[in-house]
Amino acid sequence: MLDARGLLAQAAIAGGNVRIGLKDATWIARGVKAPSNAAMVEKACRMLDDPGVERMGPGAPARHWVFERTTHMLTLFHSPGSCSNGILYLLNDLDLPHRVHVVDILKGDQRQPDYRALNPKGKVPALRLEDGTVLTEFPVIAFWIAQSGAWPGDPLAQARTLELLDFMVASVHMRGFTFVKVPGKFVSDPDAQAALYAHGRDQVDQGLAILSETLGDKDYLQGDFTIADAALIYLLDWAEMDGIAIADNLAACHARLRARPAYAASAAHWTR
Ligand SMILES: N[C@@H](CCC(=O)N[C@@H](CS)C(=O)NCC(=O)O)C(=O)O
Repeated sequence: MLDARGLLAQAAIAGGNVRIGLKDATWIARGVKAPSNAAMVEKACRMLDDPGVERMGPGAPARHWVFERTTHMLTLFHSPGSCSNGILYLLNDLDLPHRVHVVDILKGDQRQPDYRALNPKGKVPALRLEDGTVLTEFPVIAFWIAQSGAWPGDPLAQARTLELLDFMVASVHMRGFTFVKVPGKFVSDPDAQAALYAHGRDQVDQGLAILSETLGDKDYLQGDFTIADAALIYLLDWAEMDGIAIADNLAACHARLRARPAYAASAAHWTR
């Protein structure tokens, strides 16, 4: 009869995924038979309680538990349809091997203690690097990813990329779309909500006009594809979703971004 304890730890340390249940082993401690699957799983959870090993939940109901080794792999904490779509897109565009951990913000996953322990800000995106370091804030994550490409060589172009990212995330998204999408999160009075929506809508319209002007007749915001376009794609998706008209050149750029392989590669996690 198999004592799984040593094997579990070794498999996880070696980078493997782990499954445990009575089907796999019988002994829970030296000379002690496991009384149930639940006891086995609980013991395995205690043994593998390590930031590099993530619980993936039960396989067949109450039969076994699957753990996934996450150290040495980029992990995107992502809510489909949110701004973290842009980071998902970038990871796929640059072919960076990664796994996606869904944090459903509409269900409130971002406020759960497990996620708060990882990102106290309770927002997506967050990117856990191979060594366990966690990065937050869209522009920063995009900048880190850009070291693998999509980053112009010229310092002024680099500054312009950051300028665009900051404008899109901090202004068009946070000061615009946030109030268009969820005014009720900030004020309860219907008139105040309408005023907040109008303010947000104005910010979005102004922002999209500036982005259209910046784009001009180029293929992407800066000519060649850069990390700035990863913010543009989620904003343009949101405009479409909220029935906000966009200029023809932005629509053409949106189509171009959707034609890149990264869009199809992101499909499984793009919408809820
Ligand atoms: N400043 C943050 C903004 C991120 C953000 O607002 N994320 C939204 C999704 S688009 C979120 O996590 N919302 C959940 C909440 O506010 O509870 C960044 O640049 O990453």
